[in-house]
Amino acid sequence: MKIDVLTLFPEMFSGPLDVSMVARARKAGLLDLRIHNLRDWTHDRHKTVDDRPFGGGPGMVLKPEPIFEAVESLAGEKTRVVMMAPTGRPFTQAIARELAVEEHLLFLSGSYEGYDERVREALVDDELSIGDYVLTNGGLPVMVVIDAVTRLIPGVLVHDESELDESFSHGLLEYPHYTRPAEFRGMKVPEVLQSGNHAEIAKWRAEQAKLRTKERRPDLM
Ligand code: JF5
Repeated sequence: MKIDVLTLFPEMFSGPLDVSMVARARKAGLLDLRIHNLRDWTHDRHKTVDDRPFGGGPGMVLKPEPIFEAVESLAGEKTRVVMMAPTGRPFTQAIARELAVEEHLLFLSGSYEGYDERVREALVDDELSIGDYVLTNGGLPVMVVIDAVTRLIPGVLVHDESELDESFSHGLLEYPHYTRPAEFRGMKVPEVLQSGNHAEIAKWRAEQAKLRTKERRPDLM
């Protein structure tokens, strides 16, 4: 998969995408990730990317010209252009699965008061939000989506790592996990998990997952 990112803060992207599974996917040639500075598509001395809103009011709006030129130079026939903003539809695991089968993604990471509406109308295929809060810019949301999508690219997940996904696709929260020691600072691992009775273990885990989901995320039930 190829992923391009258009941002005003390319420095943000070194770190999170250079470690762990995303780094592995890049080194294995399964993910070709490129970060671009939106200012590279300006033509004036000051590399202007924003301007005052028509109609007045506080804040600034990203000018359409650099974004149009950047998208026109980076996107092809098969590109899905994704914009991150609090006004987008909520990003979910189902959307991550959908994006993971695309050939080419192009992310727009906004900032200030947001984008000129004509960018949405003419360029954007998908507008996504990672939650109901406002961030200073779309860099972190873009990295969240890239992380969630990358682990779903065929060949990236090794078998051991795929288990967590299974349970998410069942629509419930994960059951509690334990490892050794069986007793730690007076806190004991539930007896059933040490019983070797796999039917009982599966039953306990299913109950715990349901209980947890009911308590913490009734909206999922
Ligand atoms: C952004 C205008 C983009 O704040 C966000 C965001 C929150 N949830 N999902 C995305 O993105 C940055 C802020 C203002 C456009």
